[in-house]
Amino acid sequence: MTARWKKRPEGSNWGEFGADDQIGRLNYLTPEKVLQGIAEVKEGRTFCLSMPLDLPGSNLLNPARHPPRRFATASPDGVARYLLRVGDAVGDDALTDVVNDDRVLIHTQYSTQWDALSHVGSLFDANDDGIDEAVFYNGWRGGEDIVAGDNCADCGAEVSGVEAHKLGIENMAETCVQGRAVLIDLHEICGDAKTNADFSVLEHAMREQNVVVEKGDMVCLHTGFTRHILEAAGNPTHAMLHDSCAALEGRDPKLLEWVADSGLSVLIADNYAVERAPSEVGSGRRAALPLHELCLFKLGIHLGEIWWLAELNDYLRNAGRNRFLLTAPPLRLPGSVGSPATPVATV
Ligand code: UVW
Repeated sequence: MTARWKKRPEGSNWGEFGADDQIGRLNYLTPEKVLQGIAEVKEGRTFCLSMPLDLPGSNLLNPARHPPRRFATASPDGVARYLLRVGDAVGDDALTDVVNDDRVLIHTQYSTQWDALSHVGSLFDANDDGIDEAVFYNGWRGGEDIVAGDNCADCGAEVSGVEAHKLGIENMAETCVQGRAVLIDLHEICGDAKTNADFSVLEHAMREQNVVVEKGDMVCLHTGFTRHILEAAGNPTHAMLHDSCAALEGRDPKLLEWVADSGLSVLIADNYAVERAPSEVGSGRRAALPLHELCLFKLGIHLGEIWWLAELNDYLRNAGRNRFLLTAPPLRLPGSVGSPATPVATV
């Protein structure tokens, strides 16, 4: 028992990495895993695993998430600092500098991104008093550790002051997120068809591709989804975004059991949410996104989404390989519940 919870969710690992742990299964990314990753570097070739962060384009994938908007910064007297002739600005014709300075409004989970452990929690009776609380991984509390700022019914998108004082994405960044990764090619098995990939599909792919996942490995799932997004060049169709490619079947207990037992440190995909979202309906009191519940809430497994894995997949399949060195820190942005990322694979 810790000060924060009396009862932990069934199947969770709360407390096992320490009462105050905020990084979950990233604890498995040990120096040994970094060395195992480095041992996979045979050619010194690198792959950028980020999409251009202004893709998919539009807000058809998630209506609440919009492409980045860029603005000029302004000096205190209101002059935009873009194509700014410094000589004009300070009244000295002898100065030759021309300066650009920008600021960007980014929805942190619009494109290639990491979910922080503060992204999804659950209503759960952590106090064991018959009343559910809003709690997150390792018992950190909504309203205390993760605060909604000036949230109010009619604030809409203008809510400010929201902050994850605990489980913010900066905790992930501080680990550097480097180690051995393994890629599973679900596209080879499922093609472009919309497929809810349960454990049997995953197991089939792993067997066909001689994939072995060991404790601490970072697991990447290639489904082909972001290849379609890239080809659509900012104009994706609804069908492309919602009715194509594989996503894990979060309501398959065997799949969830495998994720828990495999020892994987993080779970990554080139699709929208790793699992199918919205999920199959289900029944009873339940999570809308069962894989998110298992990973983010119960086990402290960060989820990577909308990654660009196609080129790396092509290389690895041609080379008869499936392991590589992955370096994938998010932004060290204190208090955020997600972050864009520019992951690098080295082979
Ligand atoms: C969904 O929104 C479905 O997933 P995520 O928030 O992890 O992107």
